[in-house]
Amino acid sequence: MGDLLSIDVAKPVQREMQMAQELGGIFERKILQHRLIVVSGADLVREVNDEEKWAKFLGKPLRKLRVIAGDGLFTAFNSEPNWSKAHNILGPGFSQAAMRGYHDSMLTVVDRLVDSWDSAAAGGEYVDVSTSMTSLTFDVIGRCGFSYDFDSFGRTEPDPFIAAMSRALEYINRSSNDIPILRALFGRAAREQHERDIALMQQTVDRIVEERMRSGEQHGDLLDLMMHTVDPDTGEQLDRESIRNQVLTFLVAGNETTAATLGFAIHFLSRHPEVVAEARAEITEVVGADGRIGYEQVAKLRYVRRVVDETLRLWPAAPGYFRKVRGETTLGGRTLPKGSWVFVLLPQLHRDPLWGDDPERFDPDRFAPEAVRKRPAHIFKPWGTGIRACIGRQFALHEAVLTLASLIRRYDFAPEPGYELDVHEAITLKPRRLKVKLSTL
Ligand code: MNH
Repeated sequence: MGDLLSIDVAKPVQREMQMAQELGGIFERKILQHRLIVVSGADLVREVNDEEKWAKFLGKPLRKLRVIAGDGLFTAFNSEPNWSKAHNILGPGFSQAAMRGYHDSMLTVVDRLVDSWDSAAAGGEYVDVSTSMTSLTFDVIGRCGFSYDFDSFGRTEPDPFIAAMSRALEYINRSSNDIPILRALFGRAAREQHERDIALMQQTVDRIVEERMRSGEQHGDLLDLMMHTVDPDTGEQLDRESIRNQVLTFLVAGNETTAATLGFAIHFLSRHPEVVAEARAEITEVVGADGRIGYEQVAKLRYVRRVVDETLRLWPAAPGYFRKVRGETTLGGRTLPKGSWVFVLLPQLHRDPLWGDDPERFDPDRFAPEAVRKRPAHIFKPWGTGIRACIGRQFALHEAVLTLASLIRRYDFAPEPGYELDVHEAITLKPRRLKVKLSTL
């Protein structure tokens, strides 16, 4: 039986964090026939991040996403040729410089969020943070990715594409926990819905791409880049199916993670008025009390950025990544044959003793330059590691800093009385039932 009785189906990551505290920086779980090596000790993580001996492994949660994203960047096997093609072609679209081109689109969406929160603040209502942040991140990637307006703040029912995607992700997530024979017998309706959802997503993207081809218009978005750039290594362009897979990848990989990070950040802000005060002072100094936040100013909001980093330390929205050995090796005193793989448990790495004796404390000053210089870099890995690390990092950071700065300069956030942070686990971590009350300054 292994430790079957101890699996917490709903919160495996948080269960593994407890186990790591009891068992140490490397341990093995046996769940029926499955084995899982969980690594979170700083020195061990440094070893598995060594790209000479180890590489990205497509763990089960990622393999399951291939029904949506195929060989898109995030879910491609290391050997698939479309990975390096797409990596080369899309690199420039995610550079720091490219953010200048997305800045206005991001601001337009942030303004919609502020309008919606202004009404809530005026009515004295609590806002549902996750819902708002999901609307924000979908609208941002829709516009910056392919100039599509999901208009999430202007409607009460989500866009059909978003509804299909949420249902599909839920189906994929649920299917890991249930018993195959029961699913085969009773799961037909859900399976058919799942197939329709995936078809709708693919058709929607294909329609956007076709429309773009017909019109020949240039929008300065990621879709332009995918349609018009040639991979310098192969001299080839991305084919239609690969473009579709990349678009779906941005929606899958970029959305929940960024929304959850913003949600966790607002949770911490609602508990730390002193952090809000310091951030607000910075924003006033860099931007002024009102007026538009410019592209160049975002990089100057160093303290707001530290709030984001400290949030990603405590609750990294992508809670880990898988690594596999290229050839036989040893790790933590055990021999691992070629093909073995491990899971790096980020929330525990981010609480390693190297972070000091009070790792649970939310303190953005941990990311002040002096503090960063004093500790090793490999104990903070919210974006993954090596060549397969997050390509959307600058994008997510620009969006998160811009959004938080816009909210902090305008509102105070009060927590809901009695609320304790409830970290929901799907493929990502996100705050559940998080509500805050806003007062406009
Ligand atoms: Mn993102 C890979 C975390 C935002 C697109 N992302 C990864 C990985 C982590 C990660 C961790 C590595 C996974 C692995 O090794 O298996 N990503 C995040 C976090 C945020 C995030 C914490 C927000 C906060 N990511 C985004 C955004 C986009 C994006 C926004 C796109 C718009 N991420 C990707 C893609 C990959 C990736 C694409 C795969 C890159 C590759 O393998 O080449």
